[in-house]
Amino acid sequence: MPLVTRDYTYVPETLDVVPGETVLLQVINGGLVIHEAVIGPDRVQAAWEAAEAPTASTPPGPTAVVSVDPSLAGLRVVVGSGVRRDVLWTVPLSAPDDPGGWFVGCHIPGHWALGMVIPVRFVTADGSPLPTAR
Ligand SMILES: [Cu+2]
Repeated sequence: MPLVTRDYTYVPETLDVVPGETVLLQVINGGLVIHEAVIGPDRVQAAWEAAEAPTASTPPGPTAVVSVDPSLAGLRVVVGSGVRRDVLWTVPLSAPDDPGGWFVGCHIPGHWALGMVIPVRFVTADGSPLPTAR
């Protein structure tokens, strides 16, 4: 399943996934700057936003190594401009139970503030929306 990052959004506008299913996520950076796809609920997005904020003032060069508590890591795929990274990911069965829903977000400093976030939509195998906790 392709997920394209742009400056500063994602294509498609929602990521439809089936809980429990293992998907081959193809993250393609069609933008001019580095981006990432962090997939998880609010607490995961907040953890990466906080972890990456201090890297805003680092000089150009390799991306600074950042980390968060493993329980808040979610799935994070960092892709340089023009790069494609393929990741096998099993969507947690419990994901639709998270109040507030799940998102795909970019926490390269400034990108979240520019609106680089889309919702994850949980669906059945035939594409019907699943009930969520929200
Ligand atoms: Cu970005």
